[in-house]
Amino acid sequence: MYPIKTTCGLDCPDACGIVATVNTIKADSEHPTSNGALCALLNKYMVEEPRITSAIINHKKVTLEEALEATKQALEAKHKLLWRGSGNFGVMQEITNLLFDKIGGTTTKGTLCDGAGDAGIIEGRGVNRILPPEQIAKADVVVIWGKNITVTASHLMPYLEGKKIVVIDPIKTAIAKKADIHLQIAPRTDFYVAVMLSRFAIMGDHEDPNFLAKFASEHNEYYDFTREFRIRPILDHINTDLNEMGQILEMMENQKVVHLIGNGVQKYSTGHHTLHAIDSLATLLGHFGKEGYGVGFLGNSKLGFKNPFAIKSKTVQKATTPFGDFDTVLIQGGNPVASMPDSSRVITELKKTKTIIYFGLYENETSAMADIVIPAQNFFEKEDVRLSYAHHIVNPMRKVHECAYGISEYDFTNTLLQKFGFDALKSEAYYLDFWLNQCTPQGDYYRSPAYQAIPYEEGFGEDEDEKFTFLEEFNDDFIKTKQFTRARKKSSKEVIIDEYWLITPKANKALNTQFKRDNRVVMHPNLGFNNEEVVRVYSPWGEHQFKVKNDETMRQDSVMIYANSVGVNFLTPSILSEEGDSACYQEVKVKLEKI
Ligand SMILES: Nc1nc2c(c(=O)[nH]1)N[C@H]1C(S)=C(S)[C@@H](COP(=O)(O)OP(=O)(O)OC[C@H]3O[C@@H](n4cnc5c(=O)[nH]c(N)nc54)[C@H](O)[C@@H]3O)O[C@H]1N2
Ligand SMILES: Nc1nc2c(c(=O)[nH]1)N[C@H]1C(S)=C(S)[C@@H](COP(=O)(O)OP(=O)(O)OC[C@H]3O[C@@H](n4cnc5c(=O)[nH]c(N)nc54)[C@H](O)[C@@H]3O)O[C@H]1N2
Ligand code: SF4
Ligand SMILES: [Mo]
Repeated sequence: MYPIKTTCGLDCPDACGIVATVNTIKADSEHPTSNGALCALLNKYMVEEPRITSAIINHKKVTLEEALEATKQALEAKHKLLWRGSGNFGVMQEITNLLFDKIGGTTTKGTLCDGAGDAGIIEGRGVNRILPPEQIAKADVVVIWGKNITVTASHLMPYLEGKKIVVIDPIKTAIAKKADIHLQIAPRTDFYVAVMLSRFAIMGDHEDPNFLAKFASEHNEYYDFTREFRIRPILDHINTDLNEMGQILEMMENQKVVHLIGNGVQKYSTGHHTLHAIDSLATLLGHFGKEGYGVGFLGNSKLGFKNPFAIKSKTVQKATTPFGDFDTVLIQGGNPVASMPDSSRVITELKKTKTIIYFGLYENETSAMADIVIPAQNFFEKEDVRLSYAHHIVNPMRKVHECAYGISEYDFTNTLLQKFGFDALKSEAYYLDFWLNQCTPQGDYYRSPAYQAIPYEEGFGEDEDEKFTFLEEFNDDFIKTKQFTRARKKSSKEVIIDEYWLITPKANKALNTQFKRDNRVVMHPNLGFNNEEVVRVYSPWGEHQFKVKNDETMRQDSVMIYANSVGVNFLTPSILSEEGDSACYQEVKVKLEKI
């Protein structure tokens, strides 16, 4: 039976192919995008992390059957919520929707992840298509906006070989160190970077008239829009100058250009405006619909698929879930107590619910609050199908070995449906095939029905018969707040300020809150703290203590705490993005205090 080909199920764009035996794994060298190597996280996956090996009720071990019976009773309550995280990216995670559909439960809408950016893309392009990695390979210049590519999408690195690289990021990331140009901008200013580059592009006749005539007729109105912004104060606000802007435009001139955009640019209330502005710049320069060009963000992996798990339930917002409105909350594949913004609010809300059920692999902040714990199976222990949000390869996730204690999402759903007296599910194979049959077979792999070698080649919109819609208005309430204005004035004079942007990127040795957890706050030494010193970091939302790590490459208006750090989300706001129903982790400034 061995070796077995399967796919990594972690929430990571690469979706690497794996060749597994009962106790070894290696990269599938035939997988089109894995480049023959897995990452360090996966290499340790099978051995390092202690699992939840027993069902638990009120902190006492019980049999799985007892826990499932208790789950059934708790789900008989009037108000019940399903809150699903992204611990496993397999499509079968969503099968629990079918249970909540039948029992009249509530699910969530929106996201903790990329919703604001996605909304901005839809505003301009009508549909968010994935940029196939082979177009990156054909580009001359790659502009990387707020994407920590060596850490969060390392399998894209070979596609960047030999390219000119521009990095736009407030942090000097590994890729920024290698870049031809690193624009170390003030956080939350990408919108202005894109608008200023657009304006200078038009002033310097860099735009692509043929492309505009065909795909984007309203570019003159867009030029007028860019002229509403005053150049000098905006360049100061970004912390750049005419020279740097000119260098970027010059590097892009007459070259094939791909823009790769990460979550970093859009963890703000106005994240949709930012993606729309970057897309507007790319359209102006003719960077869509041609070989070696394109704009890649986190794509919609399910685009083009019929989803057998789509239901029409009542929903509440995911990023600001009012847990307290429910008698029973089932948390599956997530760690909301640590991963959602505003941890104090989350904890207070969860304490109001009668029964918390945690269905997962590991003990964490959320399992500690649970009344019932159901051990899950990991992705080597069950069958699934893996889509990606960065390429179009679809791959079966195959069972590599048995798990003596956990239960799959399919069996969980099926058992509960029957306990409630509903019909059993169709076979597991039926659902797996439902997904795979919509794909085109490609050797050992499959390809998503949404695949287009060159996205937007025919036009924009779902039916590819529309023009690009340029950005035409911009509102930003946050910019008007006192806190923001004060910081802006002082930072432009390079004076040390006492409020700092909180940047929370993904960590190397963790996948969100799975695996290694951090406890550091990284800052410029001029902020006046010593290495290893413990400081109180606080914001209007809460506080937590972290260990100082000084780093000369940090901006002096920002501190960085990795997203896997214990306590980081006590500092972040429970607000929703203006568009896209998304969390806004970085719409906050923090203060620091010696203890
Ligand atoms: N190793 C590892 N890989 C992962 C994950 C993980 O936890 N660990 N998580 C996965 C998940 S769920 C996701 S969504 C992806 C996300 O992966 P990415 O899209 O790379 O997202 P982040 O790491 O959150 O942030 C990316 C970059 O944005 C920068 N940034 C912060 N603020 C700004 C800003 O205002 N402007 C600009 N231009 N840049 C800014 C940060 O410094 C950082 O370098 O990664 C996936 N891959
Ligand atoms: N400050 C800050 N916070 C952030 C972010 C940020 O940039 N900054 N990023 C946000 C982003 S982009 C994301 S996507 C979210 C992620 O947040 P969550 O979706 O909450 O993900 P994790 O915290 O990784 O928790 C995943 C849990 O899933 C469980 N699990 C894993 N595999 C399975 C399985 O097969 N079945 C079941 N039932 N359970 C399983 C594991 O027990 C694990 O603890 O975090 C967000 N939080
Ligand atoms: S976590 Fe990402 S990079 Fe690592 S093996 Fe899985 S898909 Fe590949
Ligand atoms: Mo994410």
